[in-house]
Amino acid sequence: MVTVLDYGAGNVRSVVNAVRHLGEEVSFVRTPEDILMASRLLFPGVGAFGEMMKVLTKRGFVEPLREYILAGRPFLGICLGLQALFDGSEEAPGVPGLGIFRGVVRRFRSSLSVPHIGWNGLKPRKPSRLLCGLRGDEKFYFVHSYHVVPDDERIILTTTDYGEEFVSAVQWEHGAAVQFHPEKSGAEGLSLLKNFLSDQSVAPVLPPSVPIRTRLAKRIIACLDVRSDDEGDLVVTKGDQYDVRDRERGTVRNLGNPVALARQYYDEGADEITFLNITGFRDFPLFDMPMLEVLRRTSEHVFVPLTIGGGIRDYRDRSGRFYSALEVASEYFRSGADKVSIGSDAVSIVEDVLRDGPSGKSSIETIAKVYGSQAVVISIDPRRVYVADPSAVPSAVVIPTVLPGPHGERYCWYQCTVKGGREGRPIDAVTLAKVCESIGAGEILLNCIDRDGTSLGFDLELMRAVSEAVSIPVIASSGAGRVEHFLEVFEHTEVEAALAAGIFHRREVTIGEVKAFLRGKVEIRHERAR
Ligand code: 1PR
Repeated sequence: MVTVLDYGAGNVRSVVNAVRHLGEEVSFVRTPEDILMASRLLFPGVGAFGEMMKVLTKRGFVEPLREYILAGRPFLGICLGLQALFDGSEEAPGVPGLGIFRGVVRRFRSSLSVPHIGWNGLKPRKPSRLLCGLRGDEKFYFVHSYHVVPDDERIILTTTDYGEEFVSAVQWEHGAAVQFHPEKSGAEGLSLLKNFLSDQSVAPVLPPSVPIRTRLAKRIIACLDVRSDDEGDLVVTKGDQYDVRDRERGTVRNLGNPVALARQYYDEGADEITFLNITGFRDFPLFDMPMLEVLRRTSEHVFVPLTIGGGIRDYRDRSGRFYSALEVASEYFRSGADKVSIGSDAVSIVEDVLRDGPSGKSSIETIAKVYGSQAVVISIDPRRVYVADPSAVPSAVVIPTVLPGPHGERYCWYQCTVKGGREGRPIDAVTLAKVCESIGAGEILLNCIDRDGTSLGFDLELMRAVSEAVSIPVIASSGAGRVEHFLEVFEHTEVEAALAAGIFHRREVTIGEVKAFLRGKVEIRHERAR
């Protein structure tokens, strides 16, 4: 039996699913006494440091946690469950941590994108039974903007490189805490978790090879656009330039079952899975329970990050009851999502911010405050608009293009749309991304309506313009048709991930083939065969 400390701020479902997948029973901490009664305690910290400490204090968990950990009893902290052990964090100045170890939690001072999102390696400093069975070159999933800086170097178990060398795991007696997410790190993460759950008397080991330097991998993401088909079943569909109806039959294209396809892509080595509920702008997702069920069932078997988008906004139902975007997002997190993606609402928010300044009340701000910036992805659906003269649209970021327009225009801008591309708005993609970053978004999913479903390759000019304008990670999306397109977008732009849908669904190219092609050319994650 493993006791999980869930303080209600995010996706503990995936940790619980991973533990159950490994054949262990789970109980939850309900009262402060449950902490002291635990035989093994798992603390998956999610969200933001200040909120976490507030809840731990309010529920009377601080003292029992200190007592349990200081007694050297079996403990595994994950992410904020590591950061909580220190004196305090730059994320919440003045808010004390658990103070088990002297030291602080500092924001990355790197010129690289922050948050540090994605798959990176470990450099063990000392033997540990947590590392049993690892080769040493595995990558684990990280998502954080802050890292711990312990005063006492003896507790450091591993470090990782990201602009600077930071502490990615600490260990003491029967306790350990890791900055990465083993429950989201595929087969390797599960094996590390299994080592924690297994016999405490196993001898500590060092993996056979220890990397000199670790590198963040470029991510390959499989995207599943989901909606009801004409029979009312939830299916994975795929559009051409956002038109998901079959040209001849007029029916919604059905490319498969969302849960089965997500599992297949996980097995094939996808680094992340994204579900987009593409009719979310008109159907309220909390009534759309099948989507939540898709997420719940997927997270039982898929141990890489899951993003869900569609319909994340404030909503009032027919009876007049108000649901905040935060409530909608919370339901998605509880059902197994690690990140939520906001599309149409982000455009309205940016229009408001440009007019009146930040309100602090938007979906982006409220969700980032509770769950952390890394949990908030902005999905942009832009369309290219050609102009002959860059001064023609003074309010937009206009860029020169090597692909002239129908009348020989040499400039273009990227107009944001809402409601699945149905409505254009007077705001450009670069400005949208920058404003969203400034109010707390953690990542940009950059689609391109012109390229969607065309297999012509990513729109490199769009990807470059946005990825150079923001410091948060950008995911390139729309247009992948061949393995070479992935190399091209990684070599010619600053994007950190590439997402594709059609080529994977139609089995024209598999994720394994993309990774095999990129091997040796681009840093990527290679999972050991399962
Ligand atoms: O506006 O917050 O409710 O979110 C709706 C979400 O649904 C947005 O993220 C929006 O991008 C998405 N969406 C809405 N309508 C469609 C549609 O296709 N009719 N899908 C749609 C957008 C875009 C991609 C696609 C890539 C890769 N899908 O993510 O998967 O373009 O495709 P490819 O590799 O086949 O070229 P809200």
